[in-house]
Amino acid sequence: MPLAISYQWLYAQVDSTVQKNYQVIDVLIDKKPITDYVKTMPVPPDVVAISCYIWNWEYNKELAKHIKKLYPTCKIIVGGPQVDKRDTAFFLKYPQFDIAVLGEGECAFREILLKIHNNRELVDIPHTFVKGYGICKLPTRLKDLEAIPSPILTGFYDWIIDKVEAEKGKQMWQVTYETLRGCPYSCTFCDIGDDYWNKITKFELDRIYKEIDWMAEKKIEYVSMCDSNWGMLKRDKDITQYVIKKKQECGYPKVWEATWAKSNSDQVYEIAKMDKDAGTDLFRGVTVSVQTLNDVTEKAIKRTNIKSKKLYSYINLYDSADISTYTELIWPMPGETYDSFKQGIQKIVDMGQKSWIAINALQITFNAEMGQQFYQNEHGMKCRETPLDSYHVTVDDLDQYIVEKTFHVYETATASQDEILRGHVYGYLFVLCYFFGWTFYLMEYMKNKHDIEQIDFIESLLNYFTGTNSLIGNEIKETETLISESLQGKRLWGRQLHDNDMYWDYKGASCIMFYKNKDKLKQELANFVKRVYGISSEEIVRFSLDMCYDYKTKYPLIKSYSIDTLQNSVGIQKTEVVIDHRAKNIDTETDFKNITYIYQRRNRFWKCSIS
Ligand code: B12
Ligand code: SF4
Repeated sequence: MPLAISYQWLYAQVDSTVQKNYQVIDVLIDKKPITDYVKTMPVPPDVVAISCYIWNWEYNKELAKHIKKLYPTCKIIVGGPQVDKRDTAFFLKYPQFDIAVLGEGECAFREILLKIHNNRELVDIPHTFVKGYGICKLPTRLKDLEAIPSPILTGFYDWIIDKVEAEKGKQMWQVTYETLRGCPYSCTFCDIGDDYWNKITKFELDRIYKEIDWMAEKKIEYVSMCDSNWGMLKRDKDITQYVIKKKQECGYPKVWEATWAKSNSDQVYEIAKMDKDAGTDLFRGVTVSVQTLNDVTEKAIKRTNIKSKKLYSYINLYDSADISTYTELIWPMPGETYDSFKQGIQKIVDMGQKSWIAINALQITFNAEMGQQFYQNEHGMKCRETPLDSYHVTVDDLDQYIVEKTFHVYETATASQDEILRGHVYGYLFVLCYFFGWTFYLMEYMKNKHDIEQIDFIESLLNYFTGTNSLIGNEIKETETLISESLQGKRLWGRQLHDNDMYWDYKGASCIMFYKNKDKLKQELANFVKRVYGISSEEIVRFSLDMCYDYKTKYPLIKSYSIDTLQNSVGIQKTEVVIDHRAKNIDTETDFKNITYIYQRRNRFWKCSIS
């Protein structure tokens, strides 16, 4: 549901002049083919308001051009985080827009509509910059969020749902939802780290509970939370309790996708535990986000992580309550080197993170501190415009696809271009081998029995197979080539395994190749361990792969291994074990691949249980 644009309209409409003189005819919530859409607009529009994010900016610019061409008198208002607050050339670059709104848009939007109605020039409106005039001073924040009517409680969303479903039939709806705005932190890579967003403003609890009632009634599957720190406020626990109650009563909302608080870890745990104990499965794991574990980088990005010792105890606490956690890292951050990046991964694994690490490629957005030239100069950062990630895009999606763009960093003062590419490939290989399970138990065995750190194992694997004509070597080469070309802006992100295939994330694609060539994989891994470490590992390699779920296998399985294998990889002192998997009703290869390598990847779905 289109939250930001709904707020603009509903706040403006509180004014009686706006209410009497304006009417919303259409709300565009998907990327319809532009020419057809513009031609078939129900009435010639007087005003079009467009909400711009990294994922729709190219589309929106094109849409505005077409509207302006066909309806030259239409005023086009643009807002959202993709409007660069400091860009003095904004209207030279984008003449299709008439006025740009900065930061929170509600007050400005209302005033713009009033000025248009009164035939007045669009100047002197706080929080905006206007064609032909300079940049205005940065906006101030809205003090009272309650002044914005709720798109849920006013029935505005019902109107949108009815309209869309009348055209397209029943849909599965996702609600983007905020209970507050702002974040007290100042991370330099994030728009919300800007001082502008530093203060927290809140919606009232009473309104929130009523909105959750609506979500339950309307059978909303997925709630994507905008709050930057779920669990930070005491009331987040009460709100979660209410969502749990609703899900127990009505089955909805099904998923409450939250970005977790960086502080108040005790309450975050209590919230996750409440959901676990209620069996409501609202959260897809708890993020233990660090982004980096390098002190120099932490300082450069103004990020204060919770201390390693505390992180260790939390990861273990979650593990013992069987709540999955995952950790996020970003590469290449300022001050980070190839080595410090790897050390960070090792620290996280040593803290007990055995479920998932997401390694995100650093992207620069205009309004973040990192988006400013002075910051990039200070850290020797060079970035280039590239396509926004296109993972899981299908060939049908690509029909009339407008490629969205972002900026990726290809060099920093502490990492050369080659090291940055190497870091991306290293991160891919680590997650593929360890967190998708292909060598998880082999790596645990090598660490427990031979004291070989997981990061060194992967470094050796990368060195050993690079340039070889082998299954693993070819996967590395293909991935390296594709990442390198995407970083140069030459192609979309992701990998198609055959003609008309969707764009898999690189690790997902290699999982499929490993799955299809398990015998070859087994042989190559055993040869590698023998050649590099002088250790015979056929059995532990076999065990590692037996623990990787295969939908064609009938579980449970009874299997025998040596004490040495089981003791050093899973700490079990037995020779006969039962291997099982929780999957139900996965009968097709497509379901198997999508669930294991996409939807449930963070929840260790690859992993069989053992007893
Ligand atoms: C929800 C969310 C997502 C959801 C998107 C769901 C959806 N389709 O709506 C998901 C999880 C998918 C997502 C993904 C990503 N996101 Co995100 N996300 C957010 C988040 C948390 C909330 C956005 C939101 O709706 N807020 C609520 C609205 C009401 O607030 P608002 O957006 O600030 O809008 C206000 C003003 O901007 C203005 N306004 C907005 N539109 C308009 C229009 C008009 C006409 C006017 C007048 C005013 C106006 O008024 C609004 C109310 O005051 C923000 C962070 C945040 N807390 O805002 C990041 C944020 C938008 N995401 C960001 C980024 C970078 C990403 C990713 C690239 C992350 C990554 N590295 O992979 C991906 C991109 C995914 C992709 N490939 O498409 C950046 C975007 C910067 C940008 N320039 O767009 C943000 C700001 C966070 C950050 N790191 O800085 N994201
Ligand atoms: S990354 Fe998260 S914690 Fe840091 S400023 Fe952005 S929203 Fe706040």
